[in-house]
Amino acid sequence: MNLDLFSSVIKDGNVATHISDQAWHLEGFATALEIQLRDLLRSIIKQAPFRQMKTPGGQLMSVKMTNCGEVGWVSDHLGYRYQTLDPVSNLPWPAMPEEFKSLAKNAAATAGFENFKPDACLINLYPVGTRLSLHQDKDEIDFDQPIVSVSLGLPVTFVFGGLERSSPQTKIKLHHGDVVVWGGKSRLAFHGVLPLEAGEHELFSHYRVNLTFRKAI
Ligand code: MD3
Ligand code: FE
Repeated sequence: MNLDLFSSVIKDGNVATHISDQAWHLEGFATALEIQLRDLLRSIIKQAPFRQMKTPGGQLMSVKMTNCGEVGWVSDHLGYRYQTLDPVSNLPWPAMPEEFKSLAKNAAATAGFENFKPDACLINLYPVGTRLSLHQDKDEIDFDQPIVSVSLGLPVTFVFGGLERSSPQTKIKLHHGDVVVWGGKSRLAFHGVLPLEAGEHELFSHYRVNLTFRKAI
């Protein structure tokens, strides 16, 4: 498909906006699952509560995180990595619910990535005022695998750059239920989110929650 940047098409009955090379914004793709996703998240965080991780440099990250899946992303004084055990409980991360897997797989397929089988789901909790500074996701083994992101709760401004920190940036507003799929050249693009603005969401209260699905190992 040959499309101008930010033009929208209907893919499998969903509105898909092309945001960059092999990067698609699927508006409202997860909205029909919102109650299930919230309830499944509740049970995951009972087993593996949100926590603030430390960067390798010793800074406390403002975003709170947890994981489900075979492996989970962790950060501490030793660095960034994926591991099978939750360092807080020393137990395996909660299993990834089948509903999460099929959502991620369907979104990836809609964006042209067949056979996506995520083994990691990082769950980010943004209280009002928290941000995620510009970074690349490069702790995974195979960069040919896409990343699927699901936004829930309060909206946020997402900043998307290029392959260098100094590359030009574009901003996209991500709303509750939106899914973004990143692959190809966009897979290693710098990205971040601006500080969360105050608001109230009927299912997620004063928070934004983001799920990122990855094939990490
Ligand atoms: C672009 N999370 O957890 S999701 C992260 O909203 C992360 O919580 C953000 O960046 C969040 O690492 C952004 C959208 C996203 C995820 C992965 C990407 C955008 C991406 C990987 C490459 C390029
Ligand atoms: Fe990221």
